[in-house]
Amino acid sequence: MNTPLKLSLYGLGLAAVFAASLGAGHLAGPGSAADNPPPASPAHGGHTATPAAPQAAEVPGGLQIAQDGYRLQPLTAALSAQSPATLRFSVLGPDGKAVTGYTPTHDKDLHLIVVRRDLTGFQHVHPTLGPDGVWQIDVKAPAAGQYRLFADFQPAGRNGPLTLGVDLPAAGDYQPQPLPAAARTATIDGYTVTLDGDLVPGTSSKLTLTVAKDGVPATDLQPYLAAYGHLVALRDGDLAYLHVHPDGTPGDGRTAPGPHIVFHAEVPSAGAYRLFLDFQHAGVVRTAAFTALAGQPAASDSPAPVPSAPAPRPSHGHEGGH
Ligand SMILES: [Cu+2]
Repeated sequence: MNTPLKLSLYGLGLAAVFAASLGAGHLAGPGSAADNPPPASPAHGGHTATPAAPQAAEVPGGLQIAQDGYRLQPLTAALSAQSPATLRFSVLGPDGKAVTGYTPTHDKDLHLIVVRRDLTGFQHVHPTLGPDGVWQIDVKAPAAGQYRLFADFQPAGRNGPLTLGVDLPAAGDYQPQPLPAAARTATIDGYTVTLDGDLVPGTSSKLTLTVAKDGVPATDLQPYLAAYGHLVALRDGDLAYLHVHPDGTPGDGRTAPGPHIVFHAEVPSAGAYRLFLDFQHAGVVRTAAFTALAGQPAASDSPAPVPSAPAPRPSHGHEGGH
């Protein structure tokens, strides 16, 4: 018996346990049942249970090496911080074989994000697929440390994309960097990118990124990955990989080639996120990175009263303002 089949059987066992606990919650009280509605067909015997995963709260992408029967299989044990080295990996499908058929998303069959776990050293690259289902690309880690790799892809025949993640080390002396403070601007190679909009947990948040070169708004951005920009958002602390959708595409008659690039981002929780914008201008793709805080007042916004009350006082009535 091969490993994926064993794993899926194990998954069925977990699903049955999960269904059982849902049933217990249902008996315990109506409130918990409303929070976690039971599966459409309650378990009744196990062998007839459907293999569909329970619809719990949606888990962000990139946190798992395997999901929905697909598995990210590294064929390289480590990255090198000394020189570019060939990274090889496969995506194994539900049948345990390397997937060879993909549906392009954002112009590519697979997007590979490589970033150190402290959110530095971001790279967004596009490996080459061999006929055997092995992806490969030469990668150099900018410095030693533990790296997170995200494969963002859509297998042919699957409805919707999938992001799987795996860690690979780059040997050497790891000097972790603190997360930069939240900021509204980022600079790269003479470009200044300004971030407008706020991340609000649990909703689709509109973000507008404005690109200027030497202070002049860039109105001739070039299409890159079927958009004028590509935005990746990673949650600080666990590197959850969040879906970000560009608003408009080049040539749709309403989307200008800059200076504004509009995205809709959904973040699942309050906290810090690192945003990486890839944009292309004058034939070169560059990356601007921001730290953004979800669910908190924006750093550059002024004196909006902060609702946190540091010193809870005994409740004996208001004394009026003085
Ligand atoms: Cu890509």
